[in-house]
Amino acid sequence: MNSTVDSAASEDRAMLVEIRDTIAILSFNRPDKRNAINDALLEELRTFFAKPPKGVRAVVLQGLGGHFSAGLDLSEQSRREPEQVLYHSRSWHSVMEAMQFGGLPIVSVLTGAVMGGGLEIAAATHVRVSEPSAMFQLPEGKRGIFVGGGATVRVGRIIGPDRMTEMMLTGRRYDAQDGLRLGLSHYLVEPGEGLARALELAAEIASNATLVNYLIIQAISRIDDMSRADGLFAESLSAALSQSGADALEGLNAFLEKRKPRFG
Ligand code: 1HE
Repeated sequence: MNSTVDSAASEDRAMLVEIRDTIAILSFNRPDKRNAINDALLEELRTFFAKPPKGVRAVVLQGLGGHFSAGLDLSEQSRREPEQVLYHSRSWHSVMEAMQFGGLPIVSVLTGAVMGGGLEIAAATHVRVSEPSAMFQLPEGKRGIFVGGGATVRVGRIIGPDRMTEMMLTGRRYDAQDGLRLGLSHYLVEPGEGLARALELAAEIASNATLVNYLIIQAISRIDDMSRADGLFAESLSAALSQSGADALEGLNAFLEKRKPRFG
């Protein structure tokens, strides 16, 4: 199954969706604006993750034109009352939650600007591949605003609250090497090779058992929020769920028979 969803109108779409077998490739399509996230683009993400196409087992997320995303579209930001800012921030949160916990593993390709809301989106993806052009920044403090798309929870957990505090206070920009060292990306590849590596990783992930991918995405992050005792119990429940089904039997048999497993 290979297709571009809504191909007739795709040129105008803020995000393109292409399905290649079991992988959906989502591409931010506002290169002239460095893929700044306007409301239309946020809604495209929300729509996709609310009801992913049937048969899709993993997602690759990239930005067209050399930049992942320069963050919130500042041209849409007029003066807002606190109540409107609250709702706007919560609407970002609901999309990031759907991405992180929707059940589909997401591999992102990080190039150029990975800034502000762009870094918040990247932090909601599960596997992050960067190219040498990647630059990571939370420029909000320099724009007179605080983060609102989940960075305190997600970026703070990746690099630590102490480093995030310093990053925001000084507005520093981390390069691709720094990003790899700090865990903002998991892989750093040669220029132009990000998408190919992301597709390889997505195919590898898609070949896992669906339930196991689901548990990996859900349980590890949620257990991080729990007490030690609750976390250990939740781990045992996850193990019990995964180790009693057909997938576990297939994984075991495939290992003993020295072949690659075929999960349903
Ligand atoms: C934008 C945006 C944007 C570019 N909103 N239009 N994010 C930021 O503070 C980052 C702001 N952007 C930049 O620092 C730079 O644009 C870049 C380093 C990313 C790229 O620089 P460069 O020299 O390649 O491009 P440029 O000339 O600065 O920008 C090209 C066009 O993109 C230009 O528009 P044009 O009509 O004049 O051609 C820019 O205005 C436009 N553009 N970035 C709107 N962000 C949930 S809350 C999250 C809060 C945040 O994310 S705050 C951080 C926002």
